[in-house]
Amino acid sequence: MAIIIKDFTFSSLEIPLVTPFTTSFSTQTARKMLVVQVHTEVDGTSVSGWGECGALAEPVYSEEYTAGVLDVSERFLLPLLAAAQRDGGLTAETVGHYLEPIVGHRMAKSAIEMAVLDAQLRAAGVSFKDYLGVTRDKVPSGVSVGIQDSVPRLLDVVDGYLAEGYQRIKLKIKPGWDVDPVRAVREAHPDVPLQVDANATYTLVDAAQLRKLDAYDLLLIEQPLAEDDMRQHAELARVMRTPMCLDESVVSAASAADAISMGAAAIINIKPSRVGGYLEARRIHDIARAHGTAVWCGGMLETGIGRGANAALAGLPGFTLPGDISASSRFYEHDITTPFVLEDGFIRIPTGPGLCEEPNADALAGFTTATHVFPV
Ligand code: NPG
Repeated sequence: MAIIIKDFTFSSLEIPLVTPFTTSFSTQTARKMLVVQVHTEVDGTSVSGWGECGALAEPVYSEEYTAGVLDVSERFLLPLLAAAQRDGGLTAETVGHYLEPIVGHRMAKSAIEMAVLDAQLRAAGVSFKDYLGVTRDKVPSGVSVGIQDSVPRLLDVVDGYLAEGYQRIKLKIKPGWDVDPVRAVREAHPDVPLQVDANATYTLVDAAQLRKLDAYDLLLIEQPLAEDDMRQHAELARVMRTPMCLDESVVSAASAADAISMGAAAIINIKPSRVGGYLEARRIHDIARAHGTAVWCGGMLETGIGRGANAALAGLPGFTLPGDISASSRFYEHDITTPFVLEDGFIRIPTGPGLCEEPNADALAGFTTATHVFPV
């Protein structure tokens, strides 16, 4: 099927959060993000595809940020796609290959590939679930709980999420907010599947403090050390009982292979946008599964566009732990698609053509602060 790309529209959105979300690196009160629409022609029919970009407005989670994504897309990534298209043979599966000459910028590449893949699947009438060969209909839903002002407040928030039916709790931690909140939640809920995420804020010097977490029967500790500290994660893993999980450090299938072979990761958090797209995400899943390394699907406060695609990805058999795929209402009062809801602790995998439901035009317009059209 020949796909002809006409242009990309990047919409800058600002969607208020139902409650501020505090991690070790920032407090977000609104999700500022880019949604991408590609206009294509497939066998003479106009088809558009949708993607979203994981980048935040500031480079605090990774080096990417929304204004940088716009810049690199306009100046470098989309011209490479235009050249590939002139030469013929451009498909969603080859987008990653043609964008390889540009170093890094994986979130930008991911959003572009996602939109093209969505258009291609829509044109073929195939759901992302079927494209991946997923046989599950739903995935278990976990929730990520931000850093709170006090332990009693944290316990209230966790109680609320458990009452909604979430199957697993992830607590954000940082120095000064680690052992006490974890102990309190574990004492209140002796059996709840519980894990922690440090977002790269500790150093190996903190090993003694982090080892105290071993007492609380955690599923995993996620990314305690810096992104480029793979060796130090391996050393920390040797002195902790809690399984080591990497997020920020795993940016590709190659780095996943390194992490696994070095003993730096017993578990991997797969975020498609962090690793350059859903196709690389699937490759990481495949490598991890071949090594017997568990994976789960992380979240970047996705709208319904990315949330639906993440749910499908998380249906693959190696995703054996609940992901950060919560209901849309965890973050947003109003989403740009039909909201995802919890059904007995599960999120249903979309079955319509493409990666996601098309966003509602009015909802999208309501959250849009700027629009950028780049012809290809
Ligand atoms: O459920 O979408 C979600 C959020 C899960 O905690 C979450 N994401 O470090 O994993 C993370 C964190 C994050 C959010 C990271 C936004 C970067 C941007």
